[in-house]
Amino acid sequence: MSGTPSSISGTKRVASAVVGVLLSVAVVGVVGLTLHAVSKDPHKKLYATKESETIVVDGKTYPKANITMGVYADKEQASEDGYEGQKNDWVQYGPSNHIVLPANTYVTMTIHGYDGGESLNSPFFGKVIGTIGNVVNIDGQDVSELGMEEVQHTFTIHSLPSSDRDPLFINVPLKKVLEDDNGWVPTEDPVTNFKGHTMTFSFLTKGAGEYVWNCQFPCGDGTYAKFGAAMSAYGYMSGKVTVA
Ligand SMILES: [Cu+2]
Repeated sequence: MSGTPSSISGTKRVASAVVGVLLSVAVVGVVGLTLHAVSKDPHKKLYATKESETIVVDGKTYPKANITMGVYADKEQASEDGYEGQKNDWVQYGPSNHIVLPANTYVTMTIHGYDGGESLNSPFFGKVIGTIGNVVNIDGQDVSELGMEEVQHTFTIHSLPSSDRDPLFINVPLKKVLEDDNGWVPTEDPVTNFKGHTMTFSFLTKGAGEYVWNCQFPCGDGTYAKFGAAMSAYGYMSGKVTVA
């Protein structure tokens, strides 16, 4: 039945089509695996907790969610806060650097900050931008700006340069813990056992999208004007924000 020249060429045509499809699958597979490897994240995702209440902002009702992170001078401070810390004993955020926030939600973020600091490079990042009321609540007090010498780190969310997502830009300066000759000066914040500051701020997420966050404080080592080490290694002073 398959001995006629026309059906042989038909089989060949089918065969080459199958090979073509398999090649495409292989190429897609390799590209997919490569992308997967590149995007492989050592951090477990940290999901915001959805709340049952809603809130009205500018006449619109939003669901609420909250998320808590910490920022530490080293692994020791991280472990005191119940987080084992990251591989290198650098300044670090925890317990994850990949946060996941629900879309179109009023998100309240709390950051317990235990680190000290020197000086910002630019007063711009000392301003609170993009939060509800453009304030951050520090140990119970609303603040719209910190001086360049008062900051330990910033928590700054922004879009990827080529992103076509809804714009999301948030900058929150985190108040530093003072140090003197005896070490850390106790704070007045009972929540952190007088070792840090509790900083809380809220913002509205928009549609789903991938964003990044980082610290705009030059808190790395001296390699690149303090933008080395923790500042240039992914996951210590930077991470991902997935709005889903
Ligand atoms: Cu930092």
